Amino acid sequence: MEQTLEKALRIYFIMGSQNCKQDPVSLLKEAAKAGITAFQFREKGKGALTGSPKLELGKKLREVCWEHQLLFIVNDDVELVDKLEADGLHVGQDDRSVQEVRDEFPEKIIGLSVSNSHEVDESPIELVDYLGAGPIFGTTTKPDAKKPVGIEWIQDLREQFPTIPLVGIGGIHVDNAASVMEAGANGVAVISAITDSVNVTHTVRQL
Ligand code: 3NM
Repeated sequence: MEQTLEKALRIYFIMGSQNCKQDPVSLLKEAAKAGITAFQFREKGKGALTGSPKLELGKKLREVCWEHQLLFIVNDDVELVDKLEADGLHVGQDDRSVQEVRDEFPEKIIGLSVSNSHEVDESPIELVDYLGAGPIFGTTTKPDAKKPVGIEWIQDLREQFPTIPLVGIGGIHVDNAASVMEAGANGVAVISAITDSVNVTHTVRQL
């Protein structure tokens, strides 16, 4: 990656086949052409693929990211990091510990989700490359999402960590994305804003 991580995380599209009404590969191609800057393969939850179909889909999505020089991050699944030659790994609070993944992948980009100060206090922030803060707004995409924390959480994190790359996640759409950036985020991470869009090109450009 030639550009800085802050810049690469600006429009961070996350999805797995379970989020898509259409073919995930075509959707990613369309979003990539329209200007997303990073992608996270998050094959997780109800209806998600496992085993070799998951790996095969991951390979196709990985190809698209290579073609468009997009950052390619995998969610949680450490097994896929090397198999898909991912640029990095994103972990939540209930996934593998940051220390473990940092030991296993010293050179990869590691992202961590944080929803409150307690999680921040309990996490080795110095070992991660970026933070995902959320859910900022209400979301129905992740059934076990915590309560929305609002853009104040971005402001708090930015104050506490002035230089760490930071993305907001959860319920972010075209009409509220600017408020997340104005609060101090480097980027917006979205699922349904793009997977549910009737005009992906237009939505990505507006984001
Ligand atoms: N993580 P949408 S919220 C995957 O708060 C995910 O950590 C969240 O989907 C968190 O953009 C979320 O459709 C779902 O709201 C984001």
